[in-house]
Amino acid sequence: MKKFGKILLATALASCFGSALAADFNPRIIRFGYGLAEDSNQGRAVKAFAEDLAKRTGGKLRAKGFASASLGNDNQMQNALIGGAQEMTVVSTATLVGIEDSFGIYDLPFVFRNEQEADSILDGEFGKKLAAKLEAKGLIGLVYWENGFRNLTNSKRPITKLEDMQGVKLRVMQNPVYIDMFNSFGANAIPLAFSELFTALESRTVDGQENPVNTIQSSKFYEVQKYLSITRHVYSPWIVLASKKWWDGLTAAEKKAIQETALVSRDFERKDSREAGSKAMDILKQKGMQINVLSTKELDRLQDAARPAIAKFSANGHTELVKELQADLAKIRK
Ligand code: TK8
Repeated sequence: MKKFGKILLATALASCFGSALAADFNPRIIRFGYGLAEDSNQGRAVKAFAEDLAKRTGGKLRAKGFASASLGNDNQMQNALIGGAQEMTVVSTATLVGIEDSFGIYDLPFVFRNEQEADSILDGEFGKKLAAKLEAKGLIGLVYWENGFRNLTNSKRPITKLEDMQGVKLRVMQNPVYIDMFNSFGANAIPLAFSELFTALESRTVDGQENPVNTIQSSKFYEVQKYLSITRHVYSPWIVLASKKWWDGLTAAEKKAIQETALVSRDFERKDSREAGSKAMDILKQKGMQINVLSTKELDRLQDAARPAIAKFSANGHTELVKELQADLAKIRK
């Protein structure tokens, strides 16, 4: 009798919970596009996002991942979200500067010393304030994922010092801070969408590129690049975005579920990316890449050479923003 009572209670609770789900969540398919391969840290995190969201909403909200820029490159997907033709994406913050130029702040070289500093700035007031600026532009910035510290690869020569970059045709993201920075290093910076990068490297339209080791591995750049130089010149965030047009039509419960899932996906993604990073280095070695680490002295020289790029960004209406970030970093560091 007692046992039967428990079962009844459990059934009542389950159906109550079930009906609450039915009322709060509408069946929706979320097209979640991204630029990297399905078998990458980005792809794994999109999958984790989809799984968590399905669980949280009783299978009502279904995120469908579209890998390898099959829905478009970062900029195209941002515009698709703004227009309401796509629901979600994850892109490099660097590719958002055409929509909100303050995002260039994260592209300044040698801003963060380690991942923990990046986490506390991105997840704290500074990062939230910046993400909130996107709403007026038609985008909802949900969370930051880790793309990671960027390093250089090329097919010409090992880059061990500033002078080695002279004349190297280097693909950069479509972002003025990157263009200025690499030109100030003496390279020939060529802005190009990531989706066109492998072919550009293969055909030698460009000599090199810069990305975190996870991406160099998952995009198989080792097939077309010989040299990897560890510079960690910029910590590159990814940002998970939703279309505001679409978001505004969601119920409060749906928004809450997506926000909660976004946080879960962020923690999953950062942990996974950090673990994958050292494995990626081993794989790149096995694949025959020649790897060198730049000395602190050479990194200081790079930082010096990049000062005009930083000054230019500040002068373009961002003096306060740069000061704010420096003050927040100073707080973290003491
Ligand atoms: C993927 C890009 C990539 C970025 C780049 O779509 O373009 O180099 O690092 O992660 O956003």
